[in-house]
Formats: sequence, C-alpha cells, structure tokens
Amino acid sequence: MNANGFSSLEADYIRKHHRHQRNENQCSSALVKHIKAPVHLVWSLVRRFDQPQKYKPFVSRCVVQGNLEIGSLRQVDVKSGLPATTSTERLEILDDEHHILSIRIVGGDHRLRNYSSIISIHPEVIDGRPGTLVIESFVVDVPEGNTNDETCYFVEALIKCNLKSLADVSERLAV
Ligand code: A9S
Repeated sequence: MNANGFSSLEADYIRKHHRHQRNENQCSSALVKHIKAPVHLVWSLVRRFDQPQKYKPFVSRCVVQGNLEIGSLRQVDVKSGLPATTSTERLEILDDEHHILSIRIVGGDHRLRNYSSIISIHPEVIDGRPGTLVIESFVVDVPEGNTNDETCYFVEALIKCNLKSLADVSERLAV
C-alpha cells in the first residue's frame, strides 16, 4: 500500500484510466471495491447506462432518450429522503473492451455541479476464484458554503453505497 491506501496495481489503473482535469474549487477522489464475481458479470451491470437501478440503491427510475451511444442523456429519478429528486446525466464513455464507463451530471435539482465520474473494472483472483477490482473516481465542484472535505466525504459515502450494492448484486448472481 502506498500513501493514499491504494496498492501499486490500483494506483497504476487509476493513473491510466482515472485522469480528471480538476479545476480550482473542485474535489476529486477514487474508491476501490473487490468483488467476488467474474468481470463479465459485474460489467453486465455497470455498463447498463439505461438501468442504473440494477444496482444503485438510491435510483427509483431511469429513462433514456435514444439508445446507448456517447452523448445519450438519462433522466434518473431518486428515492425519497435524499437531497434531490432527479438528475440528468450524459454518457461520456462506454468502452466494452476496456470495461470503462464515464458519466457527467448535466442537470437536476441537487447540488452536485460539474460532477463527472469514471468507473473501470479489472479482473483479479480472490481466494483462488475469478474476481473483479472496481475503481470509481469522480470530480465535482465544491458548493458555496461547503468545504472540500465535506463534499468529498458526502460523495464518497454515496459511491461506497453504490459499490457495496454492486458487490451484493454481483455476488448473488455469481453463486
Ligand atoms: O449515482 C452516482 O453514480 C453517484 C452519485 C454521487 C449520485 C448522487 C445523487 O444521485 C444523489 C444520490 C441523489 C445524491 C445525486 C445526483 C445528487 C445527490 O445529492
């Protein structure tokens, strides 16, 4: 493990696939999740830009105009009790060869401005079985009246929930 808690392999993947140009007054971070399911199964869930609710626990509904091509927009409705009701999100990257998905939030009644995220998944062996290393990074504006740390903490907590749910759904399907 190096300074920021990533293995050298994880740090290499982050350097290679998770480059965000961060402007001043933005925060950025990356999270890692090890899933005991094969890459093709995890990717089959991650790649569905039209159905984030397949694993994202906060999403109640999603509608996509057009089909799964770069630039497609999705209207995501989120469950009650969250600091938002809807989010409009653009498909930036969908790479079925390198297993990379990137989205940019372009609208919605929430406070995440200029949010963009990259999720990459990589094969690994866990307990002698096919596993998946998931890396998700983001960059987002620090809202007026919040600190960098508060913003990072808020977004990291949500992404941790998403990745935990992705692991639960994937591992249940892998049985
Ligand atoms: O859905 C994601 O991939 C990541 C995040 C951080 C989504 C956050 C969210 O959907 C809420 C869960 C509703 C929280 C948005 C867009 C804004 C929020 O405030």
